[in-house]
Amino acid sequence: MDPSTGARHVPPPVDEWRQHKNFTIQKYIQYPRVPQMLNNTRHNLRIPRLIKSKRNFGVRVSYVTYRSAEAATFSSIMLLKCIRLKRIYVKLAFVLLAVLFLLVLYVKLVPEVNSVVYPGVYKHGKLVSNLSNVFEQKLRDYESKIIANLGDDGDPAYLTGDDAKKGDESLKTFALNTVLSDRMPLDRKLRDPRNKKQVEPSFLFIFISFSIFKITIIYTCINKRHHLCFDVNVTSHTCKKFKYDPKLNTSVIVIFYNELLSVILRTIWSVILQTPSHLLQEIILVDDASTEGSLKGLLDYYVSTRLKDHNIRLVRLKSRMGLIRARLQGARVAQGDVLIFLDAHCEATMGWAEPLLSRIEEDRTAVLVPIIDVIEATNLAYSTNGDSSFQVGGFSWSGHFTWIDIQDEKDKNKLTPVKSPTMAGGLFAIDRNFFWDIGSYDEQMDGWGGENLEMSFRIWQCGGRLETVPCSRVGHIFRDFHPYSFPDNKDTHGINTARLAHVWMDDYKRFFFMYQPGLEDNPIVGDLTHRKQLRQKLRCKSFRWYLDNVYPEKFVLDEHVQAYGQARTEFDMCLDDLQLAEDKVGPLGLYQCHPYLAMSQYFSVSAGGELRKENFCAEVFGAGDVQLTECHGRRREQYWVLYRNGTVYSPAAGRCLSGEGVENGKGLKVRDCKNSVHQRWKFDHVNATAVLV
Ligand SMILES: [Mn+2]
Repeated sequence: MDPSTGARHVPPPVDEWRQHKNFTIQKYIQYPRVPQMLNNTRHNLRIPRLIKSKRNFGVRVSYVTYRSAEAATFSSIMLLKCIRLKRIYVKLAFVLLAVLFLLVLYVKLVPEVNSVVYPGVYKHGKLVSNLSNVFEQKLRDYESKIIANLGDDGDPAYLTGDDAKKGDESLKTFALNTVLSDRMPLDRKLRDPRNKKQVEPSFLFIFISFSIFKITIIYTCINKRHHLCFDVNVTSHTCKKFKYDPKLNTSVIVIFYNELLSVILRTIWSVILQTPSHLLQEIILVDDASTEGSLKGLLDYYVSTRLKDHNIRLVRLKSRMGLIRARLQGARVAQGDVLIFLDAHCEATMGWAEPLLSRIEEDRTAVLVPIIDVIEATNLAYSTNGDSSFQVGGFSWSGHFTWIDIQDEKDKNKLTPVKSPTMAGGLFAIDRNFFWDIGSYDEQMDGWGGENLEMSFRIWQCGGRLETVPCSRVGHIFRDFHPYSFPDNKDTHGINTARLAHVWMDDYKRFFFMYQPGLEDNPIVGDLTHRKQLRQKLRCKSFRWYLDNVYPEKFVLDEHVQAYGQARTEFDMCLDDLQLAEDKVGPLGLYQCHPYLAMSQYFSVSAGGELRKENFCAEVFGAGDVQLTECHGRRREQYWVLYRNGTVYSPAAGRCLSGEGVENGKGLKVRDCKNSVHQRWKFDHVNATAVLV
């Protein structure tokens, strides 16, 4: 869970991203395509070693070196060839080709020149005369330990010796390598992560050698995989084709509570360095009453010395107010046209702000989320989920944020803003006036959690839009656990979600309260009058409208289904998910029927013949085991036929769902159909007209 977003931050992008990373490494490994020109053995031995090595800074350098060697070899061959040629214009043509070729290699190999000037934090501070100043001493001590270029380009970074050990330990306590963060430059440069498109086969070289009697084709490179070819990819930075020139400026609001100082400072520096100064009105830091000493005087001192040329405002809250109220405090003092909320553990990247501001200029009711990339807590590597694939926000009936695929096929691979039903909440941009007009936050929400779904539903239902902007990317450190405590140990996420369910979800709140029955009529949820008034005042649409128009593919457990509710056998045993976690795969089980309808025993047979929970469908596996796995919507092993007598038949297996011989709390199987009592399932509600036979 993430404190600021209230979301289950198990970003599905990660897996896909890993595939992508492997792909890049593959490219290095498969690289030797010109074995004759290079020392093949050495090459093959060397690349894997570099990849295995933790310090893989060298990889790219070697890659470039090999490329150059290849280029040189190739050019020499061409030049040698053309010396033998007689006609001057043919000679010239060859020389021209060689030049062109080298030019392309140059463009390809010389890293992009950054247009942003990085002042370098550790070089940045001017000499302060009073060396006795404790803070100055502390900062200098800190700055002297920073290792130049560590983590540049967002590469994974590793420490050595004592620091490495301390770093590993810090991971266990803080879920973040704090030592590494302290050693890494606060202004580290990141690669431009925005969408890139690779054109393949990328380059076609045909060199023809004329001599008196014959025409020889020296080099053709139609198929990249040919061993003589070198893959010069023409990389077009497609996000760069948009020229943004927003007139609006922004206040960036960063809330923190006991966050590591260097992590906060890296967030601030990334915003300063990556946002054109005329677009950045100010950065507002809100300290939610941290107890960590370094976030007090030292941070003040840092801001007043190292950041004195920038408009940074530090707001200190006297007592801990939680994410929602702290953000409201920040928004109250903000003066920019657009508010951008960022978590305190982010890194903005090149060109991140312009597309957000431009889109809001176009439509002030658009609330925008950048693509959130992953900064690894272990090595601070910046990783993108491929170049163009990303997901948008959904939700589960238990009240959690989820990632879902882009809804409209046409929107995939688009570089313009894409509609998103919800947002994760940690990072978003909103017109400042619109933020207040549409009801800012529910100030009676305590702590953290739920506010992101509340805002998402409210924005859509009350006339706004929520969009993901593919050309704006911000990195976010994802942690495995919470390093800090929460006041009173209250389930603020649950209570806040109960609030939003009552206000925004109409009848559909019934699903949420099946997960949280104890909260339905609980006074702990607090007074809702103001929020309900707001909904009336803004003439907001119904949740039904939201589902129909914004999130039509959301599975509603009891709508457009053949049957739903508890499914029991004659022996009062029910289908049960055996307390399967929301994002896990596990057996479809059998359990004593509860006297009430609990979510663990709530199953539906969808119109399309899935036996499903919310996002999980019963699927037949090899030996006849039945597992709950993610619904894929392609029928096959997830397709069931419900008969009027209660038989649940799997056409793929040719067998029936059976509880015969299954103990309480164990997984079900499919067995040969024999119309026995073990194979008849009585659902609470059956839509007689929908059931087939
Ligand atoms: Mn966060």
